[in-house]
Amino acid sequence: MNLLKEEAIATPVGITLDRFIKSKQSAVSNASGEFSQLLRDIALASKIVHREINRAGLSNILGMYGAENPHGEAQQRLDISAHIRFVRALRNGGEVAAVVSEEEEGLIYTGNHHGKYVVALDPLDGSSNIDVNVSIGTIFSIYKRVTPIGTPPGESDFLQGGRQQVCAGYVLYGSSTMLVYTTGEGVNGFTYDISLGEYFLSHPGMTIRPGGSVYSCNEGNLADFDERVQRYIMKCRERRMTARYIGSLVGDFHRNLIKGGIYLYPALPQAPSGKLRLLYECYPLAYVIEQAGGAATNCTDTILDLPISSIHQRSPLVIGSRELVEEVNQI
Ligand code: AHM
Ligand code: MG
Repeated sequence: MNLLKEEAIATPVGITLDRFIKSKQSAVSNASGEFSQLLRDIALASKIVHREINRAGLSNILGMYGAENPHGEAQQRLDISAHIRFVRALRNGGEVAAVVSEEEEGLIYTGNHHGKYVVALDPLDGSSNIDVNVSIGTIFSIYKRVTPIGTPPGESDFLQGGRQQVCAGYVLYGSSTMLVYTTGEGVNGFTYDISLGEYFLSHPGMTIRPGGSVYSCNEGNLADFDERVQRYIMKCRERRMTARYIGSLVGDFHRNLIKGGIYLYPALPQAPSGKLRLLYECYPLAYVIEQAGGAATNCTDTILDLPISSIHQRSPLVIGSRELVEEVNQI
């Protein structure tokens, strides 16, 4: 049978995440495979979280956990179970020496002092949407350690700055589950096929257009935004741009990446440094957006160039299409 006929009868399923990772690994002659395994660990944890999210209403996993995270925010049970799933997968994998999670105050030591990498993550972002069946996500960021391999890892491994990320990405648990990541050679998106239990490359070489017509912010806070951001939002309204705000950063970010647009979470009087965390929310998405041709700032400075001095540090965030983000700086 010729190839065309064969493909007409049985459409190829496409490139799995696993095969994609392997093809990238073989392009690097001295790659040990540890980094590839680390990405697989993240993918595995995300599949388990996907399963838990999709069964949440049935499995008594919704609702409050009854404790607060390091930021004084009430933890949901799904927040905690996602945290446990990711940390467990990274610990069992062996490539990661320590993890920082939004859900825990200090460094989480995996016991793998020989692991070359550390991972910072927000296991389940968009907490306010967890109980109401709206898109939520995981955000992750990977660094190579700067402390000697074989010794205990330290905070310095995480406080290297956004430009030192070796990989960053997110998982969106939406109408379908997608894993999107970059290693500094563009952005690729994979969609989870539940029936096969595999991620398939569905969005190769993702880019964001320079402009766009969507703006996303919590407009209920408008009166508390600083004057410059208020002026910018007024400008968006005058231009009849479309307002879209899920309140799940990953969902808002992903939509804007695909359609073109801007997301803003500026400083507020009650949150003078903004709400979002630099290490595991702003840096990783800034890396993805720059790789996709967009931009990210804290209203004035480039996110990836911001210095970091503590693992749960916050930052204002303006992220999306390059022209739109630059307008905020110039307004
Ligand atoms: P979380 O990490 O506790 O979920 O908080 C981060 C979330 C983002 O996903 C979202 O964009 C933002 O907080 C929404 O905040 P607000 O409800 O203040 O608009
Ligand atoms: Mg978060």
